[in-house]
Amino acid sequence: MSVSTDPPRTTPGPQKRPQILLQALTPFVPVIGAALALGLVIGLALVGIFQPQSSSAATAPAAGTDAAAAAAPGAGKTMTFDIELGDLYVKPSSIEIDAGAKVKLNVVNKGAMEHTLALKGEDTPLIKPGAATTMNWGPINESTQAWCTVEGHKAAGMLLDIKVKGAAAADSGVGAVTKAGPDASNAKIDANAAPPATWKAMDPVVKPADGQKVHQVDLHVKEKKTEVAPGVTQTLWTYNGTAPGPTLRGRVGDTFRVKLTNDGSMNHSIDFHASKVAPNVEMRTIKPGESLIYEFKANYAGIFTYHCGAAPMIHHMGNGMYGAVIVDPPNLPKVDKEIALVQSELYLGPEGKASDLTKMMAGTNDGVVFNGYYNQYVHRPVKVKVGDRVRIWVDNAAINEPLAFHTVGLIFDTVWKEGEYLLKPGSPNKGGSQTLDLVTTQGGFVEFTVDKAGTYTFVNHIMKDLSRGAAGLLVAGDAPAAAH
Ligand SMILES: [Cu+2]
Repeated sequence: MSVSTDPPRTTPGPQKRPQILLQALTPFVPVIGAALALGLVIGLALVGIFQPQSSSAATAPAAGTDAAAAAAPGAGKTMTFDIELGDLYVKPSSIEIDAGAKVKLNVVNKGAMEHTLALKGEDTPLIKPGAATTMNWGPINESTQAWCTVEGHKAAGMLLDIKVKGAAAADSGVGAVTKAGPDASNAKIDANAAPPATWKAMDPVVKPADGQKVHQVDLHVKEKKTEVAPGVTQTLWTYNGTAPGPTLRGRVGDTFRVKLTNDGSMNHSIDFHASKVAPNVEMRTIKPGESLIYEFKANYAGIFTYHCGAAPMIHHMGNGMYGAVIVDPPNLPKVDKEIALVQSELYLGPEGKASDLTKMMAGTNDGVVFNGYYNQYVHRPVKVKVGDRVRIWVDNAAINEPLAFHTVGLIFDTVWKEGEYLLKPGSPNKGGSQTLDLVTTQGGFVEFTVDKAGTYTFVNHIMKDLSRGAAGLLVAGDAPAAAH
């Protein structure tokens, strides 16, 4: 079992996009323009959705009345509030207190995940789902904030404003604390930029199954700064340092014995769609420093997604914790070139930080990509020979976006989707296939022969996705001028 290792991808300094991209996308230019315009309109329309929902500040707290006369109106007073935490909200989201008052909170966690409410982000114990606790703060003299310190939860909106009556709001002294919503500090993709000459694409070629009956696989969870588009890096959570993680391969009947080790700083897990196991056992969440063995027999053929299931799963999967397992069907024919493409999306957080959970929940991605990088194989085309028979394995590991896999200028004579051939060569009806459709976590493969020298663009033919990074080039014969 070969486990590919991480190509170095963090090289700064975007250059101008190669001309080849423009040529390759030429058939799509009018549509791309329309898609961009439409995207702008939709984007503007969505702005309203992101306005913080200011649930009304709780009023008339039950105030303790051991107040003594003092300069601050709240001095000696304890003000009590009931606070509900849920999956990615705090209710109410704002409270108002008298300056100098102590604050007592009765906090209940009604969500399905662990949460907490930490004044100024200070170390505070997590509250289990369904549990309640009491918190005592203060005296508090100036407006401040508290939030859930679980990764990504604050950005997703788990923030409590504590306002002192008559004082300036949110002068919390805790830096750039903001409400949920599009953050101007989030990284942006320059669709016209290209990676520097030293940048290496992820090798899409998959080797044949190695013939072993048992595949020992070591997967280490690593939180790693990774370039996802020219000049844009994010701290991804990964299996073995890359997103997607290594593409595993075997045959029907093989056993995969996977050792997962959590070298990260938060809880993680793994869920292989290629397996039938007890989810509460093999897919259990492990803490940093822990490891588990996940063993399964691959009794079914196909290309299957694997991903992290730690809460919130959307954030872990969307921030890099996904990959694919190929289980060959019996008698899979040999081909000249075999590659694997795993689709995912980019939901950019600030440069160098983790991806944005709020955008993931809203489904407003910044890019749709093959093998983790924006227009990866436009920048580094995949080469084939004229006359080659090519098989492309495709897995859609995106959290939200479907995939309409199409290759410009080619027709698939073979299509396998979700466990069965839809089409094989020599179809009595002379059938041909233009596009393989895969919703999230579906997979399959297509085959074709490349009869003429040329540059063929493979795409997600959902046009808004094609125009945002979901394209690559297959170059047959004399390669065009190198990208650099
Ligand atoms: Cu995880």
